[in-house]
Amino acid sequence: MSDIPHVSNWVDGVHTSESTERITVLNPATEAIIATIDATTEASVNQIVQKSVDTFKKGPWARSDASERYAVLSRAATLLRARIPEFVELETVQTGRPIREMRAQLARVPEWLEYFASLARVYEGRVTPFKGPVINTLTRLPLGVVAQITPWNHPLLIAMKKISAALAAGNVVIVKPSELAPLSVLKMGDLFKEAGLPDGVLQIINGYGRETGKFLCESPFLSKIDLTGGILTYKAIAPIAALNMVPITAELGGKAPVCLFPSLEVEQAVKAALFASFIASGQTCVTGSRLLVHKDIYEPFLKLLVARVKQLRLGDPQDVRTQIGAVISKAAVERCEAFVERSRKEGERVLCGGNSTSLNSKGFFFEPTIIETRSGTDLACNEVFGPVIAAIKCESEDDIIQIANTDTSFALGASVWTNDFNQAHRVAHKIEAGIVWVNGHHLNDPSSPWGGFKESGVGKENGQEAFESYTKLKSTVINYGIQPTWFDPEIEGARYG
Ligand code: TXE
Repeated sequence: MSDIPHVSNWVDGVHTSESTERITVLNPATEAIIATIDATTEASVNQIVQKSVDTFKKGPWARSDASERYAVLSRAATLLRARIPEFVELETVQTGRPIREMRAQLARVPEWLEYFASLARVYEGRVTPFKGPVINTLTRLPLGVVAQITPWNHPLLIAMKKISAALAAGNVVIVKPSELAPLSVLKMGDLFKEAGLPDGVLQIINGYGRETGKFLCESPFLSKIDLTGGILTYKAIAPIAALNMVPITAELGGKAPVCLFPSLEVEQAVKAALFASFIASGQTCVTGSRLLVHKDIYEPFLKLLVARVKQLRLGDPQDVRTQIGAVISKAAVERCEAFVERSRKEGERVLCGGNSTSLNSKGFFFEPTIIETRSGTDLACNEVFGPVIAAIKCESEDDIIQIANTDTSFALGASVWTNDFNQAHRVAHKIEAGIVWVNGHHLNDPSSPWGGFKESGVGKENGQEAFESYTKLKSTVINYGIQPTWFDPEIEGARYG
């Protein structure tokens, strides 16, 4: 046990452990313990929040010039870019995702820092067309101490999306990464310090969601909560946040439809489906988990898809040739198994995969799985968050749109694949989802707002919307000509409003 590194919380610019209770972090591909982290107690959480409030009120960050915030975030981007290989290694080990995915994903993470640094530097307030001899300025101020609850599937990307926006706007940030994959986020404390971020402006605390995460979200001293996680987590924290008048941004689950039309070459449709469905072993909020296939290409599509899925290389995430890595935990394997079992009971056809597997009898792996089903079934409607994908034969364009919009209460991502220009616009317009891709899937950019409708969440990550959501708008009304004559005797046409 002593060889296993302990990575303690990052508070006020140093690693510090106030609690003796530890949580083990596993490599999901080998089940080996790779580190321990703190299980932060309620008392510690409250202390950290209190210190953070002081830092916000008295420290330099909230009052810093935009140029200073730009400089710190830009330096952090440069430092991160230089250290990507180290983060790729860590991210692969703690998530079990293939190294080729982590290389591609992490190479872009510095762009979030650069984008929000730039936005902070160029962001301008407004002057409204206020009636009369009045100047009305609208300026944006930081909120205060913000809590960020982040998940395990893209640990660094999701945390950096949120951290970059919040810091750019001048807030003090307390991040609680997922207890399942916290290690890459924990490294960011040091990196930001080197970039010149004042101590205490970024606090990284660990613990179980139902304890540390809950204690944090219950604090009445927060100014915002930004969650990426499950709907149950949202429902656990939203009532108390509402009572505390703490606004929430929430990026929750999804059941993204992949709408495949006959103007596509079958081979192209299959490549689209593979890409949409199996990145991160299907463990992303926008996983293309419902293949809605037009009847005119359905049979050849399915035949080729199944052949290609059977060829996917599941294996050691560290091997550059591996295409499908582990899923995050034993519970994730069991969830996949339960979906497959229920589908089988319903008489749906498991066309490939369907089983858990392992490497040298270790690790949490699940075969990439395609199940032929129909609209309205458990698999068609509910999120698996794993590599178990529903294929549904659809009669027409209208049928595809109808199923896409009504089978689930999620509405985060959707993709429309067609070579028919008018159809692309028509269908994209009718699909109810926060993000619709045409002839693409998973495409993401720091400038492009990201967030769902319906039960997929509230608010947006990325873009000006995310930056603004980390600010409060102040309206200053400067009068240079209206006299306060309202209660003077016999004044005609006096203005009060
Ligand atoms: O998420 P959890 P899980 C969705 C997806 C998935 C489901 C469950 O639908 O099937 O969530 O995944 C913290 N108070 N997504 O169980 O538990 C927790 O410690 C405060 C979508 O892994 O919500 C972690 O830091 N915090 C998604 C974070 O919430 C609490 C990514 C997410 O964990 C808490 C991951 C509480 N009561 C899951 N309970 C996406 N949109 O990409 C938990 N947490």
